[in-house]
Amino acid sequence: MTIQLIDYTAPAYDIPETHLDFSLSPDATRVTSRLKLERRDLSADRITLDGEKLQLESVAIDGEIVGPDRYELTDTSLTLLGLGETAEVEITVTIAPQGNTELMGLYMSGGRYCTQCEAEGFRRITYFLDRPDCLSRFTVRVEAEKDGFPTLLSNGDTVETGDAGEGRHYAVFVDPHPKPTYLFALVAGAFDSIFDDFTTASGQAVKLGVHVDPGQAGRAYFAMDALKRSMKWDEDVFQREYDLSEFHIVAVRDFNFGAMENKGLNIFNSSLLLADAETATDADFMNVERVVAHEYFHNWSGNRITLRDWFQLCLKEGLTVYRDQEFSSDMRSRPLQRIHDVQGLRAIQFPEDDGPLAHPPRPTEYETIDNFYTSTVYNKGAEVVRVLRELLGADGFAAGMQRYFTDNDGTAATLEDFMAAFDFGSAEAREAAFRWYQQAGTPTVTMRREHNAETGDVTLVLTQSQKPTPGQTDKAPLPVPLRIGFLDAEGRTLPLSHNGAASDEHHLTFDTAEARLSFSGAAGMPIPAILRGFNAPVKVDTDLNQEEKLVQMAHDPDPFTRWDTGQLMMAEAMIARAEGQAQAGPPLDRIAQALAGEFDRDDFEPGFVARAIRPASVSELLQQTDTPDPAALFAAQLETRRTLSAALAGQRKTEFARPAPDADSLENEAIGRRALRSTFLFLAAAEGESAAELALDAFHQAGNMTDSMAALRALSEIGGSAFETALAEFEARWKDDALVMDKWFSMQAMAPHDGAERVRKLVQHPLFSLKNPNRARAVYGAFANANPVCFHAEDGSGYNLVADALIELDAINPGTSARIVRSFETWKRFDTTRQAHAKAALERVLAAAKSTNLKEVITKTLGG
Ligand code: B3K
Ligand code: ZN
Repeated sequence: MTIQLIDYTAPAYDIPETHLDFSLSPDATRVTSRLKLERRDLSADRITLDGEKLQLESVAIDGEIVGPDRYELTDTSLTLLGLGETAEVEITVTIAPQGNTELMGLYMSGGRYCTQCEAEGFRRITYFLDRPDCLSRFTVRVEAEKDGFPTLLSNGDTVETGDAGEGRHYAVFVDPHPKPTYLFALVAGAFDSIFDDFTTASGQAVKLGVHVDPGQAGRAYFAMDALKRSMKWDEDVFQREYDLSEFHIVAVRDFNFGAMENKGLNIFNSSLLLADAETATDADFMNVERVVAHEYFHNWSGNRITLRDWFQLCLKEGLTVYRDQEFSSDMRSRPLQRIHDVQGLRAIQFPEDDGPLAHPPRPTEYETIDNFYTSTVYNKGAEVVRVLRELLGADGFAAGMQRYFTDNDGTAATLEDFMAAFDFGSAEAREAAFRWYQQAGTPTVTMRREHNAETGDVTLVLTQSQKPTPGQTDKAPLPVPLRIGFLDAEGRTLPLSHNGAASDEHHLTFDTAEARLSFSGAAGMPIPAILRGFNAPVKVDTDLNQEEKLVQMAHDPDPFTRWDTGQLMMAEAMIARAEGQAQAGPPLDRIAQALAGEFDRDDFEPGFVARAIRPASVSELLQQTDTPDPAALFAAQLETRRTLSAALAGQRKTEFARPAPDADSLENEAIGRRALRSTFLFLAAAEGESAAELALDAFHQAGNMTDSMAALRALSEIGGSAFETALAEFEARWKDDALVMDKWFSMQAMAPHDGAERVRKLVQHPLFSLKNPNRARAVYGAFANANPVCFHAEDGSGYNLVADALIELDAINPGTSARIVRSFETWKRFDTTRQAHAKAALERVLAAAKSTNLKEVITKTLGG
C-alpha cells in the first residue's frame, strides 16, 4: 500500500492524556493503557487505533468492559465504535519482548528491556494512534522484578517509586510535554550508571544519567562530557534550553541504527556511546560526540517541534544533522568537519540521488517509512539547511531559526512552516528555495571562462542542469549559493571587482539555468574557485586545465578547495591509469609536489594534510567513471599510493622521528598527527610484502585503538602471515569485548584480496550472529559497502554471498536487511556481466523476501 503526502488528514479524535501501565515479563508483558479521547471531527463516532503482533485481553469504554459489538479487530488495527464527544478507553494487551528479533517496539537486549518506537514501533506495544501528529501527555508506570531489573526508566520526571510485592518494584514517570508515540521509551535492567548535573542558562538544575552494561562505566564519561557540551552549545548558539529535570542516556548492544532521541531518555547503540582510548578510535570518539549532540539537539528540532507526518522527516533530521555538523565544527576543526561531511555526502548521498532509489529530501510517497531514513533525508537535508543559511546570510538565518522555534513550539509542523519562518524577501525566492526539498537529483553546475586580456574582464559562464530521476522528469533551476574567489597563475589572491565592488571572495546566488557573471581587474586568465566551503550539494564541472588545477590545489586560501582540487587531480590520475591511459591523466609527480607544499604552510594542520594526501577510495573512484572496474581502479590506486609514499618519504621520516602524540589526547593536534601517521602507513602499505614489517611493527607499538586499527588496516591490504599474526593477537586480547570484536570482523570483511573467503569463514565463528545488527553489519555491511573489489567480483560471488545472507537476515530483522541491500543500488553502472549477476542475485532475494521493507527496496532497485 502506497502512502501519499497529498492524502494527509488529521485524526478524528485527539488523545490528550495517556496512562500506561507495564507489568514486565520476558514472554508475557502486560500493557494496560488508559486513554482520554476528545473528538476533533464533529461527524466522527469511531477511531481506528494501530496495533500489530498484540494479544488483546480486554477493552473498556467509559468504565465498562465491552465486547466485539463495540470494536472491530484486524491484524493491524482496533477500531472502537459508537464513541461520543469524549471517551475514556482502557485497553489491555500482552506482548512477548523476548521473542522480538526485529528490535522494534519493546524488546530485550542482553537481558534488559528497552524500546524503539520510531517510526512505527509503538503499535507493537499497544493499540494507539501511532502517528506523529497525535500529541499526548504520558504518565507511565513500570513494574518489574527487583532482582535483575533494579533500574527502571521512562520519559519525563520520576514522580514515585515503590515496592510492588512478590519481589517486584515499580516507578511512575510523568512527561509534562505532550509527545507523539515515536518518542516514547522504557528501559528496565541492571546497569552501571554515572551521574552528573547541568544548570541551564535560566538556572534550572538537570540531573544527567548515562547507563551502560555492568563493567563499562569507564567508557561512559566521554559521552557524558559530550552531552554537557551539547547542552551548553545549544543554549549559546540557538538559545535552546533543556526542559525537564532529568535527562538519561542508555546504551544497548542490540539496536537497529545509531541512537534514538526519545524525550528525556535517549537510547543508544552502544557502539555510538562507549568510548575510551584503549578500545575506541578517534573516529569513534568523534562519532560518539556527534551522535550524543544530535540526539540531544532533537529535543527542540524534533521533540518540542515534531512532525505532522513522516513525509516531513527531513524537517527534524536534516535540520538536526545541520545542527550537529555545526556543533562538531565548533568543537573541532571547521574545515576538517566540512571535508568529512562532504566526503560522506558524495560517498552515499550522491549515488543515491543518481540511482534507482533517488527521492527528494521530502518524498511524496512511500510504502515503508523505515526505508526513508536515507542519506538524502539526513545529509542532503542538512545541506539544504546550509543552502538556506547562505541564501539568507548568517543573521537572517539566525533570526528565522528563532522565529521557527517560537512560532511552532508544541506543534507537529511541516516543512512549509519551517520555510515560513524565514524572510526570503519575496514569495518567489521562498518558493525557489523550497524546491531544494522537493526535487530529487544532484544538480551539476558548469563553469566556463571568457577572458578579455585587453580590458582585464573575465566572465564566468555558468549553467546548471539536473538529470531526470524516477518519477520526476521536470526539474526547475535551484538557487545555488556560490563563494567565488580568484588566483593568478602564480597562486596569488586576485581581488577582482564584481558590479564595481572589489573583494577577495564574492558571495553570489546562481538561480537560473544559465548566467554570466562578470568580474574586472584580471590582467591574465584568472583561476576561479566558485564553491569555496562547499555550501551547496552540487557537482561542479570547470574548464580549468591541469596547470591551473595544480596552482589551485597548492594555493587556494580555502582549505576545502585545496583538498577538493587535489582529490580531483588524484582521481583523474587513477582513473586514467585504470583505463590504461596513464599519459592522459595529470602527472603524479607534479601532484605529489603540490601536496608536499602543504607541509610547509604557516597554517599547517596535520589532520588536514592527512586527508589531503590520501587518495580517494576505490568506492569513491567507482562513481567517478562510466566504466567502473574495481580491480583496475584498485591497482591504479596502489600505484598512486606508492608514488606518493616515495615522494613524501622525507615528510614521513620527520613525522615519525617526533615523539608519538599522547595516546589519550583528543586534542586536534594529537588526533591530526595520528591521522597523518595512519595515512603514511596507508600509502606505504601499497608497497605490499616489503611494508609488512613496518605495519606489523606499528601494530605492536600502537598505544591506542586508533593506531592499532590503522596498522591492522594496512596489514589487511598486505595480507600474508603478518596479517594473520596481528589478527590472532587482536582476537586473543579482545575476544570478550563485543564492540572491539566488531572491528576485528569488519577488518577482515574489508580485506581486498580475500574478503569473500574470509566472510565465509567468519560467519562460522562462534562469536558471529545475524541476530545482532552490529555484528551482521560488521561482516556483511562492511563487505558490501567497503570492499568493492570483492563485492563487485566479476564472477558474481560477492553478490551471491550477500544475497544468501539477506534472505536469512530478512526473516530475523527486516530493518537491517533492507539497509544492507542498498549496496546493490549502483548495479546498473557496471558492465553487462556484473549487471546480470547482480540482477539474478536481487531477483533471488526478492523471491524469498518476507518483509515489505526489503521488497520495496529491491523492487525499486531493479525497476528504476
Ligand atoms: N530518529 C532516529 C532514527 C530512527 C530510525 C527509525 N527507522 C535517530 C536519529 O536520527 O536521531
Ligand atoms: Zn536524528
